[in-house]
This record gives sequence, C-alpha cells and structure tokens, in this order.
Amino acid sequence: MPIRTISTQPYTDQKPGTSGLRKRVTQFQQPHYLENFVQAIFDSLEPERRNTLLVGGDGRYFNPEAIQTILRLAVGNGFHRILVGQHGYLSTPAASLLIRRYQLDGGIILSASHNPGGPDGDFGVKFNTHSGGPASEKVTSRIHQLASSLTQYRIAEMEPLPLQACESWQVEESQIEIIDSVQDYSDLMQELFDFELIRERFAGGQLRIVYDAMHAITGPYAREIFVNRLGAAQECLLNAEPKPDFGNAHPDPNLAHTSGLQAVMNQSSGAPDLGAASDGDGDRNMILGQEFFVTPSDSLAVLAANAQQVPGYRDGIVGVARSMPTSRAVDRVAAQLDVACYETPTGWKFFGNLLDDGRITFCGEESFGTGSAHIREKDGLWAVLFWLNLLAVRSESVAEIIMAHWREFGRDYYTRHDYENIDSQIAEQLVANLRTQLTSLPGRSIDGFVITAADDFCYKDPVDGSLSEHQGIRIIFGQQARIVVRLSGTGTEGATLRLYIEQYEPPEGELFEATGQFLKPLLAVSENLLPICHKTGRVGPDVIT
Ligand code: VG1
Ligand code: CO
Repeated sequence: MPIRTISTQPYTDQKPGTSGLRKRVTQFQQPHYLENFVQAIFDSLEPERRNTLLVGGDGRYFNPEAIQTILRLAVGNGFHRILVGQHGYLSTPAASLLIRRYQLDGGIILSASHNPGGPDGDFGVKFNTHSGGPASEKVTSRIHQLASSLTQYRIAEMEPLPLQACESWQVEESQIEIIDSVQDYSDLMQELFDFELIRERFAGGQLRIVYDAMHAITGPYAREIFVNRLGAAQECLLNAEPKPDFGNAHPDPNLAHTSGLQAVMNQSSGAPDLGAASDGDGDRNMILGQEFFVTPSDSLAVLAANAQQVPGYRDGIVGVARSMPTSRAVDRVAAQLDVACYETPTGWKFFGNLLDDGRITFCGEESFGTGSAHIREKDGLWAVLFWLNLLAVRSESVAEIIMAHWREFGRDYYTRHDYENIDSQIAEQLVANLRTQLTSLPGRSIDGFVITAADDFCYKDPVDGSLSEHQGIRIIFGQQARIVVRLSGTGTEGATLRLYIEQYEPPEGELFEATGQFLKPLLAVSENLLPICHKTGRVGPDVIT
C-alpha cells in the first residue's frame, strides 16, 4: 500500500475562527482542500506529539468521506495509533474525554457545531490538543500560516475502512481502532452525578425529562444515558436519530429553533419537569422548565452556587470563568463563595489554561455553553444531567430554583441580539466607529445610564501571559448595566453582529419582569450608541435570545 506525496497549491482562506475552520460543504469538497488543512495541522505538531490521534464527527453531511480522507492522511503521516468513533461519530465533549483518557496527542473533530448541515450547509474541522481542549490561538495561527504556504501532503492509498463495528486494523505503520463512541462518556457522567437518585425519581414518576437531540450527535448518548442507564421512557427523546442534514433543520438549541420541545414544555398541564436540547456536536445545552426559559448565564451561576449538591463537586469549587459577553451573574456567586472569577474572550479555547492550571472548576458562555474541569470542552449532556441531579435533590421546579437564586443574588436581566448575514463592510464600520469613541465615553450619561468605562476587550492569559486583543467592545455602566458588541467568528457568509445587553436588579428590586420589557430603555441607549438598525436598514435582529 503505497504512501504518496502529492503536490498541492495553498488555499489562502484556511483561517480557523472562534472554533475551528468552518466553510460551506462545497468549499471543503474542492480538490485538496481538506487534505491541505489536515496536513497543516499535522505539520504544526512537534514530532513527539505526532504519534496518536482521535478522529470523529457530528455525523453531518460529508462526515464519512472526510473521515476516510483523514485516515489516509494520518497513515501517510505515520501516526502509530489512530482511534475512530464507531460510525464516525463522536460528540465534541466525548472527543475531549477520549483524548484525555487514552492520552492521545490530539484529535480532529469534524463539525460546524450549531451551523446547518447538508450538501448546501456547513462543514468544519477542529483540532484539539493533547489536553483534550481546542487548540490555542497560538496553535491555530501556526496552522493557518502553514496552510497558507503548503506545497505537499502525504497520503496513503487505501480502501475506505468500514466504521460500523469496533474492530482494529494494522495499516502500514498505523494501528487503526474503531471504538465505542458512547461508553466512556456515559461512565464518566455516571461518576459525576447521582444516577441512583435520578433513576429512582424517574421510576417513581416524580421527575420527568424531555430531551431534543435535534437529529444531531447526542441522540445515541442520550439514549444510553437517559433510557438505558436511568430508565426513562423512549418517548422522552425527540429527534434522537443523527441525520446528515439534521432533518433539514438548524441544530442550534435556542428559542428560535426548538418549537417542538417548547410546545411540550409549555403545555398547560402535564409538562415534564425538565426540557433540554443540544447542538450539532453536543457541546451546547438549552435548559427549560415548565413554561420557563433559563438563560445560559443564569444556568452557570446556579450550577456554581449548587455545586456541592452533586457527587462530582461535593468538595466545592476552586474558581469560575465566563466569557466576556456572558452576564455577570456567576461573578456574584464567586464573590459570595470567595473563589476566583475570570473573564475570558469568547471561545472555549481560552478556558484551557485556567482549567489545566487548576484555577477554575466551572466555566461557561452565554451561547448555551457550560462545562467543568471534567473535560476541556463545553458539555451539553453534562449540564442537562447537572440540572436533573439538582431537581432530584432539591425537589423544586426549575423556575423555583432560578427564582430562589434571584432572590438571593439579584437578577442579571440579559438578552442577546444577533444580526445575521449583514454586509461585512457595514458591520466592521459600525464597530470601528464605536471604537473611535471609546476614550470619550466614560462619564457620559444617556437617559440616566452613566457610562463608567468603555474599552475594546483585551485578555492577558494569567497562565502563559499571552495577549488576545480586540475581543469585543464593552460599554459599562457600573455594576448596573453593560452593553457588549462583537463580530461572530463562526459564520460562513457575510458578517454576524452580536449585541449583548444586560442590566442588574438587586434582590429587593423587580425580579420577575419580562426581559424584553425590562431592558427596553437600555436597548434604546444601545441603538443610540451603535445605530445597527439605522445603518443596516434592518428593523430588528434575526435572533433574540
Ligand atoms: C459562537 C459563540 C461562542 C462559542 C462559539 C462556538 O461564536 O458566540 O460563545 O464558543 O460559537 O460554539 P461566535 O464567534 O459566532 O460568536 V460551537 O457550539 O458553535 O462550537
Ligand atoms: Co457546538
């Protein structure tokens, strides 16, 4: 079986964004496109870190073909041991776990996460390093640099390997093992949470869940965990079969894309206690109670405040971190627990050093991402199980738990407005304009909101000292309120502008108003400072969370 060196031309657009390289499927199907990028990943590795590899994806269109190509490249590049998820499936959190558990040099995860799939949809390639976490900015810039000047790749000529059964093959110097995608992950969840208690509550009918896998990767995981291990009825799973086009839907677990699940949770009687959903690659989570939506920022704060209620975190937490646009709800919990609280740029890769250095136990993002030191990725089912465990222990409803939290800590009213696929030039102009005003903003008062600080967020990693600049504009009105704006780094067309609005209300204040109503004055201030609608001609955002 010969190994060939193929001459190639570099593509200039292989620059990873917030989370891996995401492009249209049709772009990835161009000759040598995937091969080039994967070769650049391999070239970025030190020789002693180029021996063992994990490969798997979220099952989207082009996943099977891409896996075979990557296997041929990995053999061509002399990897000794290559693990592949059965059927080519691996959720992002499971991949992170397997890299750590089997002490691999890294893993390639094929996913464009919450972006739509299918022949006209998106595909993505993400590289996670030996810690199990997404490659740091330093590594992704190196990959981009290598991809931009690549002249050849090394590939084995071999027939596609069947991925249906857990078997092993020796191909040239490489041992290729097809491994169960679900077991190790499910075992870890069983260690962290009180499965016995949840099982008992399920059996007694005191606790009921409905889980929407959105025809994405978590279906098989949810079946093993909720049905096989916890004894829930099959019917608790919606859209549990992975499909290459996600059933022609958008695998993004938010209020805009989960109408079926919401219909179940908003029934006037008989709704389950917990409704939840995950995204394409299984690292996001949405949590719903009966007629109640939990913002991801609040969810993070509640999990931190209740850590000791679940077995995996009985000893308490050492610290927390949140991405900059995530609300400051978790900061208030950290202050009360007297543990460290870090503010990082958007993207899970920035939590890696804090976790590796033992500075934090929990971290999260407003974009439906929550996780802990158990792996190095955000973890959708982990968050769902945490909530289930909490409901079982406290015997209260989701709404009761959240409201009790607000009564203790106050409430950070929060909303995110996404303006999708707008003209890149207009979007950049809008942000650039605001940037030029930053130094003159502090001290200014707009409709009773007094600006105390304004900056373009720059993060200095406390562990390795690296600097990440231009991570989003913050306009801060003391403890009272905040407006944040940044451009998305995961889209594949035009620009997406994200506007994040939050306002704090203390425990003795108005805790139970509708979010849109409460934030109306601050939204008006925002349009005044950053005239998105005026400049784009839009009447409002495409998605409101
Ligand atoms: C978005 C979210 C960010 C998240 C990223 C990857 O990035 O805002 O918080 O880490 O997606 O999530 P951006 O640059 O579009 O705002 V996933 O589940 O799509 O890997
Ligand atoms: Co995801």
